[in-house]
Amino acid sequence: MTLRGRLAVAFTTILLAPMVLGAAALAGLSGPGGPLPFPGRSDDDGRAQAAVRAVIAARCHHLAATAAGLAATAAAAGQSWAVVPAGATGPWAVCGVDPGSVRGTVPSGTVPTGLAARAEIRTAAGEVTGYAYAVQPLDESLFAELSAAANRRVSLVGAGGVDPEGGDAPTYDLLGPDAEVPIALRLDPAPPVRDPLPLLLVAIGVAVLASALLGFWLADLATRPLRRLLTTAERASSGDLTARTEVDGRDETGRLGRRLDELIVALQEVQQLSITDALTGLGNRRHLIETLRVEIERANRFRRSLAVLALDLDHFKMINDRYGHGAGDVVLVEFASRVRRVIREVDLAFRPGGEEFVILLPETDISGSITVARRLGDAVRHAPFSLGGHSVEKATDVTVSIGIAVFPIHARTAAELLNAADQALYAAKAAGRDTFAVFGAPPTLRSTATSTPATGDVTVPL
Ligand code: GH3
Ligand code: MG
Ligand code: MG
Repeated sequence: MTLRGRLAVAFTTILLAPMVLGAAALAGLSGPGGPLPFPGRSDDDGRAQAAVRAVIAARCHHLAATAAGLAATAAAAGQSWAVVPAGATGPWAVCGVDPGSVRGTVPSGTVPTGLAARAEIRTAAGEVTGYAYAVQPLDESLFAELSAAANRRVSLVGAGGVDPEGGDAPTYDLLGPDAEVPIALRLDPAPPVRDPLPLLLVAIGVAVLASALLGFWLADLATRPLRRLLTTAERASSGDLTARTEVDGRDETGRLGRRLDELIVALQEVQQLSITDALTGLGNRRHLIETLRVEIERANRFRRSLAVLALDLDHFKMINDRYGHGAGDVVLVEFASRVRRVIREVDLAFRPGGEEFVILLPETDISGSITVARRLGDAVRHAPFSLGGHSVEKATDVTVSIGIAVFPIHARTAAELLNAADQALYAAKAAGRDTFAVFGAPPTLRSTATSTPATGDVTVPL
């Protein structure tokens, strides 16, 4: 597993617990169903009924006190009937009435309009003369109170015990047999307890996904500079020394990136040195072989010609012998610079060794290479070479012999092409030096080399 993968797993693991807990908490607190039910908090019918009974009982208690006060007042006034509120019409469900005493006075199935408490009106002698009633109408405010206490909707069942709303809701006769008119109440079913599992599972799934994504993102962020370092190192080791990390910053990866870039630059310099001739700055033999291979490939692909010129300074040993090796070196450097001045920018010059040079002329045929050979001969010939203070003579005349071979006319591989150019060079030497020869054609004599171009004498292949 990669470092990024390992970090992703680590980050995900670290994030997982808090994320899942957070998600579970959110799942519990949100949603239309309200908070998750905790054990012991779920409503049940018994609790709802008990709550309704408690409210009724409290009301009855209150009504009984009111009725007692009312009865005392009525007795004092000599009245035998009193009701609060005045004008309240029945039938009423009377709290705590002995069923035997009044049952039958109200038709069964009658729907009460109020909850009432009754108190006897007595004379001073204790004789019952009538009844005082305190009535609580069965109005919306009462049912709102009952519903709040029961934690579900409480409503009055219609006449004859028939639930006008139908449905499966159970009804309860809350005053029971004690009431002359029972109050039949309908309690809506308890709100369904939301099954928390699906929401919880979704929340946990989202949390796991979010942790994994966040984990991967963090791992990616943490390893990005490392991957850039690795990519650069891989590119450099596979030969692309233009690769740079471009990682900055003062941290370890920034410092590592800068060191890696420095190493690649140093490697580039070493590589450049390894393919450069230290004396002249031209490419060395290794560079020549590699470049020739690439240029042949390119020429082959685009069906172009490629000329190879092999150059060798004439009687160079004599220069060394007469003026010393240092003077010979100065001549070699001067020769290289004259070559550079003569050739085009796309042409490539090399010093494979000694006083031998090779020039590659891309997209150049025999005729073009003869023109260049002539220009090179002229450039060498036209002025003596400085000896750079290595001799009292200060300068000496130098000449060069040149062999020409052209891809694909004379050869198709690098080795064959170099060999053909060398053979042409030997032919030029054999013809008296200070001249050029095309492979397979008679060399051009020095006298003709400086005269008009003679393409006709060089186009005969072997
Ligand atoms: P030819 O016309 O047949 O080419 O004769 P030549 O003297 O140039 O050829 P030869 O191969 O006999 O001698 C080449 C000389 O080049 C011998 C060697 O001392 C000299 N030489 C090779 N490399 C260097 C170098 O780096 N510096 C100097 N100064 N001389 C070198
Ligand atoms: Mg030589
Ligand atoms: Mg020579």
